[in-house]
Amino acid sequence: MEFFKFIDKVKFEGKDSKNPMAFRYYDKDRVILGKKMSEHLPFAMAWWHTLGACGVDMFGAGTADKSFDNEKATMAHAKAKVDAGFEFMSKMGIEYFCFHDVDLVPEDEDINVTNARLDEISDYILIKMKETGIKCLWGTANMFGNPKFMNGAGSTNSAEVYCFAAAQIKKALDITVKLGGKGYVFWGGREGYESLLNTDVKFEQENIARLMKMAVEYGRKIGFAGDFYIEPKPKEPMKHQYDFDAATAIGFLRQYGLDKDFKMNIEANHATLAGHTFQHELRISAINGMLGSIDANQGDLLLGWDTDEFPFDVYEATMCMYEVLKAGGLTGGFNFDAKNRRPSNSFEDMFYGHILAMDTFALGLIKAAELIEDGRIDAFIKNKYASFNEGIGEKILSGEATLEGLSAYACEKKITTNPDSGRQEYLQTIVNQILF
Ligand code: XUL
Ligand code: CO
Repeated sequence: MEFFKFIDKVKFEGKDSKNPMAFRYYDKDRVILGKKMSEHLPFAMAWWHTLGACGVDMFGAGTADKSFDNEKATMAHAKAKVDAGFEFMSKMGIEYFCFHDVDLVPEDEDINVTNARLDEISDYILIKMKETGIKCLWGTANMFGNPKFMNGAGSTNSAEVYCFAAAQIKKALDITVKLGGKGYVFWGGREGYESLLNTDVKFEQENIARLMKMAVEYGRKIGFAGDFYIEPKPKEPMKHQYDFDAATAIGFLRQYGLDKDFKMNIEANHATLAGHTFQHELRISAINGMLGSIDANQGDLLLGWDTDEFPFDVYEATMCMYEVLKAGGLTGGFNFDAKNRRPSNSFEDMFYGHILAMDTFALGLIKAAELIEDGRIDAFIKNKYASFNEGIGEKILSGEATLEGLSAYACEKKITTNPDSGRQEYLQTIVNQILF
C-alpha cells in the first residue's frame, strides 16, 4: 500500500528551484568541512508527531487524518503506521526514527498485552529496517500520558506506579536495543511539581536517580552501548520540572554519579521556555562533554508553550550548527520533534514541514562552516582572553597564583586599566555578512 502517491522521492534541486517537493540546500552528498552533509546531519523522524499527531488541541478535535486506512487503536493501524512511516522516511531521505513505546502500539490495561504488542510490532519494524537501511536513533518510554503518572514516574509517591514505570522503561530499553537504537531518552514530563505544600523535592529527586541508575545497570546488562539522554525542559506540563535546563540536569547527573552514562538531548523549543537561547543550551552541554543529541524544532517567542514547530529560523540553525561543528559533531542526531500547524492538515504538509526543517539545517550547516572558515569570530575570542597568555595571567592559569600574590600585584601596579571593547555589533555584522 502506497500512502504518499504524489511523490516518488524528494530530491535536491538547488536554491533556485520552485518545486515545493524538492530540497534547495540539503544535498546529502555535498562535502562540508571534510564530511558529507548526511553525516553532519543524521536526521530523524519523530514517530509521535509524524505518524500520530492529528492537530488535536485544547479547543478542538484533530484536523488531519492519520488513520492510514485502518481503524485506530488496533494492531492493523499500528502496522499501517509502520508502512506509512517507512514510506515517508524513504521518500524524504531521512535515515533515522525516534519513538515512545506507546507511539508504536495501542496501550492496553494489562501491561503484558502491551508488551506482547511491542514484541510483534518491533519484529515488523526490523523487517522494514532491513529492507530500507533506515535506523533507530533513540527510544523512550512515555511516562507522562497515562493517568497513573499524575504525580510523576520516578518522582511518584506511589511505589506501585514506580514499579509500573520501571516495567515500561525495561520494555522500552529491550525494544530500543532490539532495533539497534543509538540512544535512550528520559524526558521527565511529569517529574516536577505544582506546589511545595504537597511535595518532598529531595525524596523525589533521589528516587528519579535510583530509577535511572537501575535503567543504566539493566541497559548495560542487555548490551546497550549507546548513550542515555536527559532532555531538559523547564515547564509544561508541570509548573516546575526538575530537568529545568542543561546546567540543572548536568548538576543532577553529577550529584548522583550518572554523568558517565548520560548526555543531553537538547530541544530548541525547551531552551526557549527556559529563557535561554538554543545555542546557550548546546554550549553548556558541549563544554561539559555532554552534547549528545538534538530535538530540532522551533518555538514561538510570542507564545509561552511548547509549540514544536518545524524549524525555519536560519540564524538559529546556523548558531546551532556552529556549536555542533565546534563540538566535533553529535553522537546522536537531529530528531524533528515537530508537528505541522493545525490547519496544515494534508500529507503533503508532512513533507513540506520536513523539507523546510532539513533545508533550514542544511543552510545552517553551510553558513556555520563559513563562519568557522572565515575565522574572524574565533580570532576575536582568542584575542579577547590574551592577557592570560603571559605574565600574571599565565600564572593564574597555571595555578601558581595566590590571592595575596594577586593582591600585591594589583596594589603595586595601582591597576587602572579597563578591558577592551566586547565589539558585539561588529561581530553581529560578520554573521550577517556571511548569512546574506
Ligand atoms: C516533550 C518532548 C518529548 C520528548 C520525548 O516536550 O519534547 O516529545 O522529546 O519524550
Ligand atoms: Co523533545
